[in-house]
Amino acid sequence: MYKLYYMPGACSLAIHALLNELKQDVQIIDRSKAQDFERLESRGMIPVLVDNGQVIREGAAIILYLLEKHKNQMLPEGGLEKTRFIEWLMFANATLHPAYGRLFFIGKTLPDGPAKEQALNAASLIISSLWESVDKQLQQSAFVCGSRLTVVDMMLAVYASWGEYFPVDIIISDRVRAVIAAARAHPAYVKAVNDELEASK
Ligand SMILES: N[C@@H](CCC(=O)N[C@@H](CS)C(=O)NCC(=O)O)C(=O)O
Repeated sequence: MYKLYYMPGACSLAIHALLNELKQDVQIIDRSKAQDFERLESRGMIPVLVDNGQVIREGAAIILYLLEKHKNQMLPEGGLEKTRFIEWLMFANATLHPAYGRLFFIGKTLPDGPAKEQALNAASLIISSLWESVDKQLQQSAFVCGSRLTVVDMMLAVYASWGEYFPVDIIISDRVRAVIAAARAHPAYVKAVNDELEASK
């Protein structure tokens, strides 16, 4: 059985949903309740996956590891198709996620006032422009990586919820919102949300 260290609603949620989708047993461990966490991950970051004693960090690496290990229809076998999938996976993990990360950083470090408001708005403009690029992609395909819902759509669904914590106006088109809604309604995602809420009580 896998172990997944998580925080409710954090980026680990997409990995949890993926494990459910792949029908893998997983023990989820809330980082705030894990006494051994610092020993596993000195950076203090989730997600952390433990597979048979092997500790795997970094969301994109964990996702590729799981998709390569378990049969699925998300990861193309090779060639340009696989590269395109990885391109969007990395866009989510290494471009959109850190763009939202700026909101958390500003929220935590700047004192309330006009400078903070300005910084949050500037960060939001970048986030909105990234969602615009997702919209362009969705003009060509039903989901971000083609005709099927993949873990990338689930990642976007997780990140989109983070904007709600800040007094900012992030523009997400109806087309993108429809994909986010589909990802959030997907049974593997719903189960992950519910199991995390239950486990973190
Ligand atoms: N590049 C890392 C980033 C992970 C990351 O930023 N995780 C956040 C949660 S979404 C975290 O653990 N933050 C530390 C904290 O909030 O204390 C990855 O993709 O795994």
